[in-house]
Amino acid sequence: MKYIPEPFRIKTVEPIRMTTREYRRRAIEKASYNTFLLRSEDVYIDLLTDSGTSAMSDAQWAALQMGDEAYAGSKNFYDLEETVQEIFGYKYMVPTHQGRAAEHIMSQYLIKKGDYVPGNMYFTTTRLHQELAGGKFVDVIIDEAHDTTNPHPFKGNVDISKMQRLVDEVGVDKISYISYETCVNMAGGQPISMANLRELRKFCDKHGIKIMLDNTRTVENAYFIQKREEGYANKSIREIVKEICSYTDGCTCSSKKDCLVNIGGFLAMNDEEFFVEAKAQVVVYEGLHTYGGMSGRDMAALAQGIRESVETDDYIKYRVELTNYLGELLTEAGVPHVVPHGGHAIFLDAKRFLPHIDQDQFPAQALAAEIYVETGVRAMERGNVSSGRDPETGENRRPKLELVRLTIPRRVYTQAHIDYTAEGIARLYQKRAQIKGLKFVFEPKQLRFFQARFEPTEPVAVPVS
Ligand code: P61
Repeated sequence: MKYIPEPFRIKTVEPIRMTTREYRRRAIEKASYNTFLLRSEDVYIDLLTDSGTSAMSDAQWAALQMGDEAYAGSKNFYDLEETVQEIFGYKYMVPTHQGRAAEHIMSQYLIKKGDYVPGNMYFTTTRLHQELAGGKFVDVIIDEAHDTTNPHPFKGNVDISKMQRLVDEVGVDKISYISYETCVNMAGGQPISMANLRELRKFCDKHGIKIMLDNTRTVENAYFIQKREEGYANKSIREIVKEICSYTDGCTCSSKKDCLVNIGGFLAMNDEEFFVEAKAQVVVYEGLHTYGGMSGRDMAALAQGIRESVETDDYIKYRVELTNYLGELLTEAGVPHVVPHGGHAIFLDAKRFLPHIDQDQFPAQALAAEIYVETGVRAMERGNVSSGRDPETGENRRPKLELVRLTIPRRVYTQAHIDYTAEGIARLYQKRAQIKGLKFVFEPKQLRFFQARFEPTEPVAVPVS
């Protein structure tokens, strides 16, 4: 079997519209070559992100009707709190409107000015909140993660010797915590292994360092552990998720991914003092500590989504294997991309796709724009634009990974949509030499990729068509 048939049937459909190449050429020019600035209506297949783009189940839609919209003490909050405690095992939970709000509150509490925050690769919002709190991010992921062709099965792992080096250089008092992400997004959705997390726990216990989990894609990570790691083939996804969380001191979570909802997040921890302070902060920035920026119905759908994500192993198997199917098609077509295939997305390697474009002319940004023009599929740049400028030198960071992310929303697209996408990208690969680099015409200071505007470095003499 080439892919895993969907463990659901379709009850409601949302029409999508195919446009002409000429229409899309004008649309991308209007959007200044930034796929974030396209109108969703002009997109045929939207692979910009898996964040908040999932299809909810009938049980989740039913749960929305059970929203208790009380300002204080909504019954949906208590249900959500119990669900987080039961599935992830943390003692305390504070709801937030999405993941970055949880990152903000946690960073302000745990980071002192001048601290270092090691992590298994940066994430844009996570690192920004660390920096805004006065911290400096230090990458301690294994070297293999920076190599798009390396077949390591757990490229999200932390290199413990890099942690040791940091402890030796700056001392444990200067380390706020380690930020540990499952299915590392910027590395290509690459999982961590339980063995690595156990070893890290031992190391951190020895030095008195906290492990704070980015829990956004732990269910997907659990699937890779079940499939690839010795001793886990007969454990359920639910058991594996709980075991991962058990080695950590708390987590931030964007519920818009694994938890199968369109909005939401939370912060969870075992430390009571941290909980008391997080509740004090959530009322300043988000809302009361029993809704944190979500409505009662949002919390109802979220609790149901968390339960569904681990209820059976069928859902996650289908989800990750559909992503893998796209990767397999691109492998057959010889299109360079990150291997092994990640859980939520396939990441094209723009350095190898467009070797004629220098990294400061943003090859991944240019490739995402041309994929849209060729196919109507929307993807996202994950390279030099996303990485931003080094706050000390002001230079572009020029990360090793210059990628375009084709992100698969959950329970939304069928195999035919995936076939269409792969065929279009394979076609574009054949005419890649015609693609030109880009330069900024507007560059925001923070998280510049969201709103930046570009134009081609030279006129598109031969339109790519
Ligand atoms: C995404 F272009 N991710 O992947 P929030 N941690 C992790 C995430 O993946 C994540 C957040 C924290 C998004 C949305 C997004 O540069 C970007 O609920 C591992 O989005 O606040 C979000 O959670 C933050 C896209 C975020 C971006 C930042 O598409």
